[in-house]
Amino acid sequence: MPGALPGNGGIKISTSLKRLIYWELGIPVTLLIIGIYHGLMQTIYRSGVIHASNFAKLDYYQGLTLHGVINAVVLTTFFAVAFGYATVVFYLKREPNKAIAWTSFWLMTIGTVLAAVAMLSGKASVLYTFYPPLKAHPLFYIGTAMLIVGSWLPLYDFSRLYVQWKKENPEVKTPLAVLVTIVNFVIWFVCTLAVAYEVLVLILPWAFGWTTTINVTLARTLFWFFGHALVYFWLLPAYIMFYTILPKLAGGKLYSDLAGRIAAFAFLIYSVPVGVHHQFSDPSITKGIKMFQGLLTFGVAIPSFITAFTIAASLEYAGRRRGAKGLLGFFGKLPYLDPNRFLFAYLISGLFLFIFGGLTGIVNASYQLNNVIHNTAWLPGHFHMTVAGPVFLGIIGMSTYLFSKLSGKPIFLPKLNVIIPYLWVIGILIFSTGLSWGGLIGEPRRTNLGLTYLDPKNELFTPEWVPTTMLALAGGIIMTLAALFFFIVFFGTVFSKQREEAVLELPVSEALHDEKRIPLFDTFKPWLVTMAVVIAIAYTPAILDSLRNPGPGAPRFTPDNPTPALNNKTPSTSKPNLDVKTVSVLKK
Ligand code: HAS
Repeated sequence: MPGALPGNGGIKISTSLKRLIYWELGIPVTLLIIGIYHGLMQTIYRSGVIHASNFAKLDYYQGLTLHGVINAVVLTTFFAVAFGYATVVFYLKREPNKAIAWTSFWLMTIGTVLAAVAMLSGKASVLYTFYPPLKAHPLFYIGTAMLIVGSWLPLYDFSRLYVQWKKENPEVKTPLAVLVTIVNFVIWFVCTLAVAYEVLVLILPWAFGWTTTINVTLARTLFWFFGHALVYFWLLPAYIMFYTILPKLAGGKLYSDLAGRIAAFAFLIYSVPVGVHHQFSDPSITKGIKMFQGLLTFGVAIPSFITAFTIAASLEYAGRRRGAKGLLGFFGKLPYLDPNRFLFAYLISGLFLFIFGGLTGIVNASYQLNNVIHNTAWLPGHFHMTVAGPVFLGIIGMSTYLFSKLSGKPIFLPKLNVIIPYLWVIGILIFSTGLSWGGLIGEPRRTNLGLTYLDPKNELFTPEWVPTTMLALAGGIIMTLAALFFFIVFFGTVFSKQREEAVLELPVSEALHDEKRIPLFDTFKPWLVTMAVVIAIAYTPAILDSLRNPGPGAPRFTPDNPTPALNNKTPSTSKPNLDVKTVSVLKK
């Protein structure tokens, strides 16, 4: 079958589970069409090609919110759940509890619909970080909370299946993919507790108008408790692919299985207690805590360095097996353009981008350097080489792969499929170069530059940002083209005829050094305890600071108005909105 990958024999799964995975892949990929469109629009607004606050009746910030929420939250969460089911079921050869799995699906889907209604109606243009004092329609928060709660449920089932399996196989190493999946969902559960508290206890009563003000620092601190761990929740499914799939596709073996386990547990410990590095410029949190979490941030880079060396060694082994000579000759012997191993192309492209994504992340983490780049275009430059790099490429490549295998349908246009990731890499490199360069010369992020700084008729016109935003536009167009090709391949596969037996099958890399089972790296308890202790040490002072120095408390604002919103009402125009209660708060 064209587009088939070398596998290990698939397993038959129930129709219900198959349907669940189809929908969990299909819904976010369909929404991605809106997400990608708004990404392109960002580059158009920002480069000053248009000088308008909206296009096709959608406002700039509404589009940016849709872009961030769909691409970074909905797509990633649905995929993590679908891929989690695929890996756990494939390796443990056990079916999940269907009632739990479908309840999770419906919670996530209804939550997404509610948040989408709020965003599309223009009442939730608060970006994916929804920082107070910007207030969205309550439906946005309720929808987001449902999406998160829905994505908690699989952890229960994954753990239950793992415990069952472990009882029967006490001396067998837990398959690496299952171990990392469980680590990932534990990180997700722990970090989302903070954002759940932020939404349910702080934001919703304030958004409904039941409380007048909100502690902005506390809300931001709780958000970033979640927000940085969130990026590893995005990343770890891609890491599972790098460790357990890529070496096999390269024609080699995983250099060290133990390295993957160490990296996973390091993520468990370091992913959460680093969120304050997003708040280096915030008042209220004292500098000792910022310094401490800044240092822990260098800790969270360690598992990625371990991964870089382990995967590079695995690729070297594969290249030499294919006859490579010399120090770096192995790079020339890898199956970059083999349509039958198209996932290799997606994964290697993601790894390549992550070299730059990682380096820029380390710049961000440096307390002093962060002053230069915070809130500039450098930031989207960084995160498009991480979340739109290994994460996005892993997601779209694996979605096509799983869909094809689970339906027995051949990949549509396999030769086009294999060039998509390289086109995406070219686009991202140009796009992120424009953003990073712009950021270093002060270009702000999250700003419709075309309205002022990139309008030659405006007194604020800043010609230095013309080449930087033009580069970003050129990169954005190439990325959109790559995405268009992806939609053609994905939906072409979905609508083609079944040719083979439908099975769940993942390529499995053998370990070159299959180290003997070390119980410490095959159990969760000591790591969970360490995780709790490190979080308590890092976050107790940050939360206490947020409570001690809360500022005056902020009333509600909507994005279209610089004055606070009336109780329970979203203002429609730029008229002042002060009511008596709010004026008294402001006077205080
Ligand atoms: Fe980040 C802000 C620091 C990783 C995403 N980050 C963001 C934001 C996002 C994001 C979305 O310290 C913006 C949030 C917002 O809206 O405000 N980040 C880091 C650090 C890392 C890091 C230290 N970030 C990620 C990942 C993300 C992501 C992963 C998404 C998936 N980030 C920050 C900081 C900020 C920040 C600050 C806040 C800044 C501010 O002021 O607001 C590290 O985890 C990175 C470690 C990575 C490496 C790279 C290892 C390389 C590998 C590839 C090897 C390649 C091979 C193949 C083998 C050390 C594994 C070679 C093949 C060839 C063909 C050559």
